[in-house]
Amino acid sequence: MSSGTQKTGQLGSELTQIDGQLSGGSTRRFDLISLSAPTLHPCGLFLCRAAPASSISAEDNAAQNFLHCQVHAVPPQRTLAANRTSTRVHLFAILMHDETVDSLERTSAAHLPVAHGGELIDLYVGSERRADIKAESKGLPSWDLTPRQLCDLELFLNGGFSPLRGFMTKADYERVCNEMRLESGILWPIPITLDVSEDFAKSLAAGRSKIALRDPEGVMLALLHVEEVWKPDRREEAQAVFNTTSPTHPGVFHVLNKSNPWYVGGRLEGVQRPSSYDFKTLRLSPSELRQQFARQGWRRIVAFQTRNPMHRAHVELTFRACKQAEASLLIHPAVGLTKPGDVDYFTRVRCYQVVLTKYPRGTAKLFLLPLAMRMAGPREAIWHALIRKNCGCSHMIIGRDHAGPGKDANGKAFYDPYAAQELFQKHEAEIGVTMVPFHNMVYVEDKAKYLPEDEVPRDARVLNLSGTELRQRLNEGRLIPDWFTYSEVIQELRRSFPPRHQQGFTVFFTGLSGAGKSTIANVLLIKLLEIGGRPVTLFDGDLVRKHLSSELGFSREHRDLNIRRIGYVASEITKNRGIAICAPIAPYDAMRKEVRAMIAPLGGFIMVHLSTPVEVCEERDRKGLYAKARAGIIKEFTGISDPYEEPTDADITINTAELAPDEAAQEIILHLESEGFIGNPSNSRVS
Ligand code: PPS
Repeated sequence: MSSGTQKTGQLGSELTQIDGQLSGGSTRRFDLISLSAPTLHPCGLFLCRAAPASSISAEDNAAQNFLHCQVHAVPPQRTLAANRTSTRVHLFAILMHDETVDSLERTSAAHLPVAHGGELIDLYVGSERRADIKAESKGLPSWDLTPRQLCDLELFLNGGFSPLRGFMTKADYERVCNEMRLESGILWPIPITLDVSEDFAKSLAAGRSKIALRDPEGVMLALLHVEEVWKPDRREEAQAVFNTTSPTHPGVFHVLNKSNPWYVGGRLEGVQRPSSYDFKTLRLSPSELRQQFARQGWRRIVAFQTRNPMHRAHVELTFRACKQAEASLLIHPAVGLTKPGDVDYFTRVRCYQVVLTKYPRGTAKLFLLPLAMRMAGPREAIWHALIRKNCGCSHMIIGRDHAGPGKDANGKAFYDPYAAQELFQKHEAEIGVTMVPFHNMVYVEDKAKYLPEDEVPRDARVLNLSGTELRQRLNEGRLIPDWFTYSEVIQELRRSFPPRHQQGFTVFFTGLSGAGKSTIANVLLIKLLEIGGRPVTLFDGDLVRKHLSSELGFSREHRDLNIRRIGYVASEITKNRGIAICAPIAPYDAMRKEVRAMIAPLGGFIMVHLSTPVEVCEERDRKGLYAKARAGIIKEFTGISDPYEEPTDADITINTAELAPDEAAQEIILHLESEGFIGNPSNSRVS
């Protein structure tokens, strides 16, 4: 053991370094990293980690010992913990062997809340059993996990879903749906089931079959011992869990339209952790998180769940929550599946990393949760808290409309904005996590600060910026005010969501053969190339049929496949900020809508209907196809012997009997300009 210099100062600001004496007699400077000190360690010391301030040479053996040293901050009085950022303390470093550090960490870990059901589950098997399972798996049926199932599996295996040991069996499922409890009586609000196709379900024998669960690349992640196979009533499930069967609710939509019709329940054995190549250091399992907290000396931890980028209001809210709970902060965003249309998690995590720097050193941590959200509002709030308890958190922030699914078809919210807080409160003791409830934070201009809605003085001027308004401002490159968020966050958001004149878009023509699609598309191509700035690709109907869909005919099925292919390629181009011009007949409304839905979230989608009447097209008959169709030589010819569904949702409608190609293309250019997809960037105001 060896001690460092004594110092006095403010934790995290003045006291960031300390000189430590090596056992050999020489001294070295250490950075105090992860200054925590939210509570006193039972032995009366604040625990801090230290790392050598300059790099250590391989030869410097004595200094190597310091890599795992602890720096203890000794408070002059023991009553200082409450307001630690202004606490002046003495610091001196004590070099300890790893075993001593471990034992101190164990003591700290004992202060974290116990996992739900009493034990933190770990379903990963040891190396011998792993080898046996892998050998056995060759003869077993395989199930390729869907993205949602993959998220669920990870949280089963690492104990995030403690006390669950596998996908729910029917008894658990039914009791969870109806009473929010497992069969054992333990509180659990969300059913977690493995949904499979009918054919697959029928190939299984309950009590005997085992399934190799695989990731999309075919890597076996777990073994499922099949205990039960059944066909659930998914409408009943939706009603029980979401309190509605409206498909406008994203959770209901998934249950009714995206999940498979049969469920399989059973115990899991984990073979391998699902692989993630992004933000690896931020992906800690519940037990790793617990270790991390113990190492920091964190006993009271308030979790902040989010699926959105964080702005000043969120930071203010979390500051207040920490103060109220006298706790450290875990920013714990869901990075599995969230609500469709949400900001992608890559962008979000970069924003969180910026926001993290706004907290005093050592008071907040960011880790990612691979959770597939259900948007179940009140029930989901409880679920979130149980998962966070398993991760070692003692408190959980529940704000306005927690895990809210948005509005129904009539514009009415599915859940009361404070229903989650009410349900949580009812079960708080059983949840074992203290709720830190919050109203919406709003910016009060006269006071130049954020306040919860319910604390705003009467007649005060309040500013707020909705998510929709923020998206609009990003789209139009307009100013985003400083009171709303940090300039570095705006910068990140602008990188991912550039103004419209830098986004990609697709111009999608539809109309009969001979309506003028190819001609106008070619003129448009030239005009856009003339404007420049983005690559432009033209998918003409005939050329696509030659290069992309050469094996397809003109049945409805083949036409749909052809349009889906065009839509897919155009969506990739749009996503990568290029311009795609598509000019197929695309006679079916449903397929056109599918393509719009595929492309619109990635940039622009402009549908141009060439409404030139069939008589005009037939009279033109540039390729002689109408004559052949009339003679019955060409079958299933659109407009003659096959249907064309007129669009009612076109953005532009042009009858080429009345407009020259140049004029028609100009109309489209003017529309693109008015929508902001082309234009003078200097008109935009970027903060
Ligand atoms: S679809 O329905 O969108 O898949 O059709 P598309 O791929 O755009 O059609 C491309 C060209 O195929 C020629 N052609 C036919 N069109 C319609 N019906 C039948 N049965 C047919 N047989 C061949 C026609 O020239 C289409 O090109 P355009 O540019 O529309 O004239």
